[in-house]
Amino acid sequence: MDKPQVMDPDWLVFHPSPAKPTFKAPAGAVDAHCHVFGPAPQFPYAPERKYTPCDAGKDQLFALRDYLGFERNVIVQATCHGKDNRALLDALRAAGDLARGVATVGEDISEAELVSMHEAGVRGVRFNFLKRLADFTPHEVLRRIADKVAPLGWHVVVYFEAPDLEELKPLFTSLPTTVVVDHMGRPDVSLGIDHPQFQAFVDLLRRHENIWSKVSCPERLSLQGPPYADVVAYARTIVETFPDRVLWGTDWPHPNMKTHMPDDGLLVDVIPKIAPTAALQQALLVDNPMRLYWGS
Ligand code: 0GY
Repeated sequence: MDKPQVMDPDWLVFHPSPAKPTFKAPAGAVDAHCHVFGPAPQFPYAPERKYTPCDAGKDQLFALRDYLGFERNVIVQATCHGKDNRALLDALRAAGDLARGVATVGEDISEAELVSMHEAGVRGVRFNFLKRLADFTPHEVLRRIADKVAPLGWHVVVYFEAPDLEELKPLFTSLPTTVVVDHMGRPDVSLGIDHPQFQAFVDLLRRHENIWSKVSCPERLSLQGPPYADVVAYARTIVETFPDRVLWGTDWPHPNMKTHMPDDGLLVDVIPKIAPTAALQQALLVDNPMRLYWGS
């Protein structure tokens, strides 16, 4: 029997009334990293999950999108739903052209299932390397999954922590697709941008033009807390060095935050600090995600 579908006792629920951002996103802006959780009675959490979140459904996500001044979402399958993508697909179908998705699949996924997901708006698969979130999958299995989705023009999203980059690099650089790294590869921001750890990530992007980065989640990386000043130099470096390979997202509803729950409005107000010109903001929020997810 699965454990009850009741949120973990230490779970922090998303902000109930975020501030209205001061920063006005350009027309057509995309929140390119967010999730839907459940609702559990309709879309139960996976038995193999490592956490049970609060429900955070598509209607709440779409309301937040509008409130923050964004037009589109890229919804990323969260590990609490495992390989059961029903909540994601339901949200994508409801959003129509206003959302695209990143799914989690096994190597047993059929061509017909992939085509059906593509029709719903899925454009990528996610590989998660954080031990606290997902069980280990052999790299040859992941490579076979990438080979399977490549003909659809999909990409691979990878989530890992900076100390693991060295070990994972051979896999990432052998994938036949575009590879999108979540949250800048989670640098340790106490080390400084000149530290070999962050420079190894910059070097990865410099050497491999198919590798992109999300400059998201200052709230996860920051040691100082809001307004996340200690993360700005990292994200700004990536945005300014690789302006046509960066994406931004809220990460709503912010799974597994332990220190605090971010105010989504304040997260939006970090954008002009990491992308200080209108041209960089247009690339980050509109042109790049539209190219990768909407093919335009
Ligand atoms: C994120 C970060 C986290 C969780 C997940 O799929 C997930 O469960 O990605 C995390 O706990 O760091 O990007 O949402």
